[in-house]
Amino acid sequence: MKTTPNISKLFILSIIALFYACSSDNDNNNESEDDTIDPIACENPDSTIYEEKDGLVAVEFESIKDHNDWIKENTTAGFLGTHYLVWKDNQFLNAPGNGLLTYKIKISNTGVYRFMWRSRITNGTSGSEHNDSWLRFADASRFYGKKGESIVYPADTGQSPTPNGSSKDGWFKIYKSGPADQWKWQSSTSDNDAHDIFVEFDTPGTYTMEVSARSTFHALDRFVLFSENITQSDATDETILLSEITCD
Ligand SMILES: [Ca+2]
Repeated sequence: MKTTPNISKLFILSIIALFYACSSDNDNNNESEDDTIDPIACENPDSTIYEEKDGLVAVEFESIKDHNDWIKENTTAGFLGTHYLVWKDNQFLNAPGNGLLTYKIKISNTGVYRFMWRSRITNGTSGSEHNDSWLRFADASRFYGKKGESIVYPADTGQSPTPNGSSKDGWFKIYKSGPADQWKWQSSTSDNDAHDIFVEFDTPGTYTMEVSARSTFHALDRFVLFSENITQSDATDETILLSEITCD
């Protein structure tokens, strides 16, 4: 006599448990679907454009569709956005253009912008290995490194002087220094003579920023371009609004 109500109870509890299990599964499915949703809605990935606003461009490296053999990863903690991109193929110490990442940027407010990326070494403990990638702004009015009064230009552009160490075909080697185990906002060029990176846009329009692979295990998280009216700490604040994406 006592077992019948217990069985009924068990049956009802099982139904309830099953209901919650199914709901929970659905939630999990939704979460994993959310993770894989590409932030870019443009039908043609080549037509994706990041919009400068009030002198600021802020972009997650992982937000482009075609990341060209860079690995989209989220295992090394401390990154911003949903992921970072890391290069794990061959290194290209003197051959820029491999593993090409292309970001199209629409500039409305012309002038001089400082460029910085947030990057990290994801292999070993040395702060001077796996710490650089290539950068080029081929169609900007000017692209240069600056340290005090000293200015350097990328090699093979007909300008001089050029930086210490690697530079080729208009590309700068961009490195970070300091401990290996930290994400850091730093973009320097010229070996042992760190110059900051600047880009000048003289007319409104859409410009092309290119990044390519140099050292293995260099991970790229986010980049910013900011004009003189914005401080470095504001531009690199992790809560800053990312640039709007439009389709050409
Ligand atoms: Ca990121």
